[in-house]
Formats: sequence, structure tokens, C-alpha cells
Amino acid sequence: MIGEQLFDMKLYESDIRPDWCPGCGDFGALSAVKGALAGLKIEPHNVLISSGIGCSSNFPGYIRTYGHHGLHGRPVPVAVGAKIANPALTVIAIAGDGDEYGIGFNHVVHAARRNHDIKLIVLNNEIYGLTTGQLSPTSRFGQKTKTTPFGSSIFPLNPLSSLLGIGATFVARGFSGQVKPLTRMIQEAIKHRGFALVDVLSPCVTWNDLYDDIRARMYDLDSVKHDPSDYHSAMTRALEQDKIPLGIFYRREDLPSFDELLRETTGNSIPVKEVRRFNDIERKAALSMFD
Ligand SMILES: Cc1ncc(C[n+]2csc(CCOP(=O)(O)OP(=O)(O)O)c2C)c(N)n1
Ligand code: SF4
Ligand SMILES: [Mg+2]
Repeated sequence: MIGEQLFDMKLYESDIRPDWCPGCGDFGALSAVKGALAGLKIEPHNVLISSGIGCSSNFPGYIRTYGHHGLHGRPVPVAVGAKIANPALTVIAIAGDGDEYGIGFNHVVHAARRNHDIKLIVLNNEIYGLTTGQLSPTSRFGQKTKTTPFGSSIFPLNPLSSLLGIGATFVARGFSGQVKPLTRMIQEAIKHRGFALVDVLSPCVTWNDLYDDIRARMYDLDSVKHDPSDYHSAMTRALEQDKIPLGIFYRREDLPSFDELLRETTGNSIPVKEVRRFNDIERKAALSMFD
């Protein structure tokens, strides 16, 4: 057990220093996640952070919790499996817009639809950062990138309206330049019963510096007295183009999570000790697939 007084951000300090570019938005998101866990007094060994590939997906290395730095687009299925195997864990998938809204989007859709009790934090810089500036699913119409030198002719994916459309029970958008509100938002997502998306506008200062643009157009949903239980209002706000609303767009707590239903139907979840390790024959068979 950890003493109450020790729950501060230092508890989650990793030995590894982030190698993100100075000024990268992901630093703000890292502080917010640490602050959220400390505020909720969740011990590091009770947290799993599952990531994919990209600058943002280096996240698990920079925080002292359990972590899984996996394949591009696959943070969500790993998170879903871990949560089913060990319901006591707080499971958070963290990755970039390319990872989660591109190659991994099918997993996001189905995890949200089933209301798996995992939290998805997307560090959305509207670009492929790690691979040096190619078009991502959230890049803007007309945007010049390495793969669209004459400007993109594709309209961007709107993650918030998409997730609202398929029935996600918690949808929020934060800004890594505003760590305190983002911290509170992540805490609400963690406390939520079921799947939660927190889309974090997290500028890439090297390939797509959107700090000024975001600051000029953002506003707080609380300032317009938005009611997060109002689905139609949430969708209207999510579809806004000129301004950038920040906050919790939508939340409903009356639906059971997949994990609760699983426990109801099976009598219990799979006890951790019954999750078998591969034996030698199974391991050989699995490895032979790569021969
Ligand atoms: C299966 C697969 N396809 C493509 C890549 C190459 N790749 C590595 S990172 C990346 C995009 C990263 O963009 P994003 O997810 O937005 O993360 P960011 O670097 O912007 O944080 C791509 C396409 C890969 N590693 N694996
Ligand atoms: S390339 Fe962009 S996303 Fe990657 S660390 Fe640098 S600023 Fe951040
Ligand atoms: Mg990106």
C-alpha cells in the first residue's frame, strides 16, 4: 500500500526521459495523465498503458506504470484483452491520430460499440509525426504535407462525431496546452463506466505546429453551459468547424460496460491465475508461423 501523501506526479516518474522534440504537445498530455492518476490515487502497479507506434506511442516508456508498446494501430485490442483478464486494472490506450484514427480505427469503433471499460487517449497532432510529416486521417483539407505537396484533397475524419455516431458513452476533447482541464477530463474518463475517448489536440511543433490556430479558435464547453447528457447538442458541437470546443461533449452512465455484462454472464471474470502461459509445444507452434 502506498501512503496517501505519496500520491503525486513523482510516483509515476519513469527513469527514461522523453525524447520528444522540445515543445511537443505530448509533454502536456504526459503531465495530465500522471496528474490524473495521482489525483485518483491509483497505484502504478494497478495501471496498464497500451500504445502503438508513433512519437505519442512512446508514452509507456515515460511513465512508471505497466506498459505495452505494441504494433501500429493495435493499442485497443491489447487493452481490451488485458481488461478482460484483469478487471482490477485501470487500462488506458494511448496513441496518435495515425495509429488510432487510421490503421487502428476498426478496433476503436468496435471497442466503443461494445462499451469495453478501457480509456482511449489519442494524441492528435493531425499528422504522422514519427515518420516525418505525412498526411494523417485528421489532417485538414488543403494541408500541404510530405505526401500531399499540392495540398490534401481529402476531408478529415471527425473523431468526435464518428464516435458519437457509433454509440460511444463518453466523448471528450482536450488540449495539451491546457494541462489542468485536461487532467480533470482524464480523471472523468477514468471514472467513467465503460469506453471513453479523450481526443487531445497535441501539436507537433516540428511538422504541424497548430498551437496558435488552436488557441485562436478554442472555447470551453462549460462556458456555453453545454449539457453532456444531451446527445443532439453533443453532436452539434462536435460538428462545429470554425471554433474548437473543448470539454466533455457526451457522457452516459446508465449502460453497463462489456466487462460488467461479462461478469454477469460468466458468474465472474477469468481469474488471473487461470490465464495460462504458453507451454513449450504451443510456443514452438506460434513461433513457427514466423519461419
Ligand atoms: C503496420 C505499420 N505501418 C506503418 C508503420 C510506419 N509508421 C510508424 S509511426 C507511423 C505514423 C505515426 O503517426 P501517429 O500515429 O499520428 O503518431 P505521431 O508520431 O504523430 O505521434 C507510421 C505510419 C508502422 N510502424 N507499422
Ligand atoms: S516530431 Fe512532432 S510529434 Fe514527434 S516528438 Fe517531435 S514535435 Fe512531437
Ligand atoms: Mg500524429
